[in-house]
Amino acid sequence: MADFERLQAAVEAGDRETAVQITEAAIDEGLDPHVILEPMTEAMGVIGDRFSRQEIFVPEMLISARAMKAAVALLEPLLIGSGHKPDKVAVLGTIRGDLHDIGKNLVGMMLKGANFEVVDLGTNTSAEAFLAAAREHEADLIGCSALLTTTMGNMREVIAAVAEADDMPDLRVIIGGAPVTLEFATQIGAHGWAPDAASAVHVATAVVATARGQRDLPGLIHPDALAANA
Ligand code: B1M
Repeated sequence: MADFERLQAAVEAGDRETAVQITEAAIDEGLDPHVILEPMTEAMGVIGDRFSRQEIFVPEMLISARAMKAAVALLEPLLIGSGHKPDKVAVLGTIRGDLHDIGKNLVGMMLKGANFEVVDLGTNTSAEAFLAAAREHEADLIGCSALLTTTMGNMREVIAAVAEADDMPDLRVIIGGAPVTLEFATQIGAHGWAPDAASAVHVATAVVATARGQRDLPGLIHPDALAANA
């Protein structure tokens, strides 16, 4: 039986080896990868709180993040699944000035599992880089992540650049990340918003369907709007 308390403790302690071992055992048991993710995400919350209280500092946060990333890498094939040939393209990145990428990577894995080809631009991504990649890959969607209150405002630049890109009238933008609220997404004119990686997939799929005229759903698309229109 997978020991999720130990998995959470291992990620909190930045003990990569133990985190990987327990994740491997949980995979061998056939557990749902989303369930295996939970204690690790929980650990990141604990780490963030300790950082806020100045009980730990950036190096400890980084070591925990590395432990989680190593374990998440094992889950990637399960999260992606076998899938079909991708029929939608998403360009994904963390916004300019921001180096947090664990949440963005999870969104990418889940989009791949939902038949998106994902072009991952990594972190610290400028509006110009998002646009250039969208143009090069004929993308349907830009997915933008922010973890800092000081960087989320930079998402406005992406929205503005997309609005000005006359050659890509159907390109859409969805945004997310811990400080990014539905109100903020509405305020800056995003096409979609999601609070977590699982709902980001539903929002992304619906946003692309509306852009292609396959679905009619007015306004900013978010999980509650999808539930109300189900
Ligand atoms: Co940073 N950090 N960090 N950090 N860090 C936070 C975000 C913070 C909340 C910690 C705290 O103070 N409690 C705080 C931000 C405070 C604020 O803005 N108000 C903070 C700070 C201050 C900083 C620095 C400024 C610290 C410093 O240098 N003094 C610095 C900034 C560096 C920079 O980016 N320029 C910094 C650095 C780092 C590390 C590099 C050490 C490391 C990141 C390593 C990495 O990502 N490779 C790190 C970490 C690990 C964290 C915490 C502890 C964990 C983040 C994480 O991975 N969570 C974080 C505290 C916290 O979040 N509680 C913290 C797990 C992940 C699965 O969740 O990313 O939220 P999350 O993703 C979720 C959803 O948000 C959503 O789905 C995901 C999965 O369900 N989602 C989307 C994310 N993107 C989405 C996109 C979508 C849709 C949904 O559509 C496109």
